[in-house]
Parts: sequence; C-alpha cells; structure tokens
Amino acid sequence: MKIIYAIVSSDDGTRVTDVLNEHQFSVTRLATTGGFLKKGNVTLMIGTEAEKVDDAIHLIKDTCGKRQKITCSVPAPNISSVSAGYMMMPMTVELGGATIFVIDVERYEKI
Ligand code: 2BA
Repeated sequence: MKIIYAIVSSDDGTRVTDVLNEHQFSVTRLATTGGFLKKGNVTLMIGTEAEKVDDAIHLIKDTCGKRQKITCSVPAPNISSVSAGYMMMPMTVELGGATIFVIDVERYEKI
C-alpha cells in the first residue's frame, strides 16, 4: 500500500479529483497554501496499491500536467494608450503542473 500526495493548482483540483474517482481511486482533497507564493493550491491524498501508483500518476499528468496558454494582459488604468496597446500583446503563460510524493504505508485499516 502506498500513499500519493499530489500538489496541484486550485484550478485543476476538481477536475483531477473527478478523473481519479472515475478510475476507482479514492481521493481526499485538502485546501493547502504554497509556502513560497502563499497562494492557494490543492493537495490530493490518494491511498492505493503499489501496482496502481503509476496509473494514478499518469492520470494526474494527463489532467494537470504543465501546459501553455496564450493570454492578453489587461493594462492598468493609468497607462497611456500607446503603452496599453503594447501591454495588450498576447503572451504565453505556463499553467498546471503537479508536485508528487509517493510514500509507503505501514498500516492501513478501515474500522
Ligand atoms: P513548484 O515547484 O511547481 O511548486 C508548487 C507548489 O508545490 C509549491 O508552492 C508547494 O506548495 C508545493 N511544493 C513543491 N515542492 C515541494 C516540496 N519539495 N515540499 C513540499 N511542497 C512542495 P509554492 O511553495 O508557493 O511555490 C510555487 C513556485 O515557486 C514553485 O513551483 C517554484 O517554481 C517556486 N519556488 C518555490 N520555492 C522556491 C524557492 N525557495 N526559491 C525560488 N523559487 C521557488
């Protein structure tokens, strides 16, 4: 038996929990905060047999792996139209990703 801790972005938390549940993984979702950025994220706790760990990690990677999105930044109200035009240029931002820990479970009981 293993326990997987997967820290994902808050935006991906619900989707990845649903996908894992659809594949018969039990998940506990914790609302957590990154120590560096002090921004909310989600930590998933998934208890599973050792041979299913890779399947769970593949599902997490497929659902919330790093990806890119093209977006336009919104100019601040006090910026001139010339600067604003420049700031409205599309830019590529990176989203998603997961930090995963896999830990041995010494004892597992449901009472
Ligand atoms: P990531 O490395 O993708 O980490 C995303 C979040 O995953 C972290 O949020 C933290 O909640 C968790 N995490 C990552 N590695 C961990 C570990 N070894 N142990 C426990 N939890 C871990 P934040 O702490 O807010 O970090 C957000 C992003 O800021 C990180 O993205 C990384 O790119 C950067 N970062 C974190 N610590 C840094 C540092 N000391 N110096 C420079 N950049 C840092």
